[in-house]
Amino acid sequence: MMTLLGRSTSINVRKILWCLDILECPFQHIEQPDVQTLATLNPNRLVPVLTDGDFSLWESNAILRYLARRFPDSDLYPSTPTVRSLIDQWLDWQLAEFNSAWVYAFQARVRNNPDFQNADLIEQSVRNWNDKVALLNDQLADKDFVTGAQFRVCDIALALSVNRWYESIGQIGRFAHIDAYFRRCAAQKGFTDWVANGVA
Ligand SMILES: N[C@@H](CCC(=O)N[C@@H](CS)C(=O)NCC(=O)O)C(=O)O
Repeated sequence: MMTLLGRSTSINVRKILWCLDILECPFQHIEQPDVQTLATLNPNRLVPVLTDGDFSLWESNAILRYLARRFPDSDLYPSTPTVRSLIDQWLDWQLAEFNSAWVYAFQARVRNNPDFQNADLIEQSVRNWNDKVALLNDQLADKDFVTGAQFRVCDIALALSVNRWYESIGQIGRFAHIDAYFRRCAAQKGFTDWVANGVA
């Protein structure tokens, strides 16, 4: 039986909860792992961590890839090199570019973190964040999902990122293709539990 460590309010943990739900994969969930257990499993002391027997893995998008490989019939991560590489491209972009764009504004606006209150940096982060959503909107102009006609594992990470934008600084009506994409993602099992559940 797999075990997932990490609180279900975390966007990165929700990626895994949603993926496990789509895959209908039974698992145990430890919301609040003890500090020592977490440090043993992940030197960064961050969640999510997934264990599968003696194997353990951290980094949310690496866990998504692992689960999608474990359940090849799901078609979340086809082995065709071109298809798989595009999925990888968007998973990497989500963590390296999209995620980095929102960090400052999210800490300021949603977390009300006193260490993130520089007005210029907030404005810059809001602009970058909106630019990333605009880029994704353009990508979706002629496709149902980010790599084509099918929902893939990268759409798990991206739909959660779009939800964070809606819940923080975004609004329905600003980007038509994003709105349509989000509605299409809603057809996936578990969407209202793990994605559009009112949590940024
Ligand atoms: N790049 C990592 C980031 C992990 C991360 O920042 N996790 C946050 C929650 S989203 C965390 O563990 N924060 C400390 C805590 O929740 O105690 C990933 O994608 O898994």
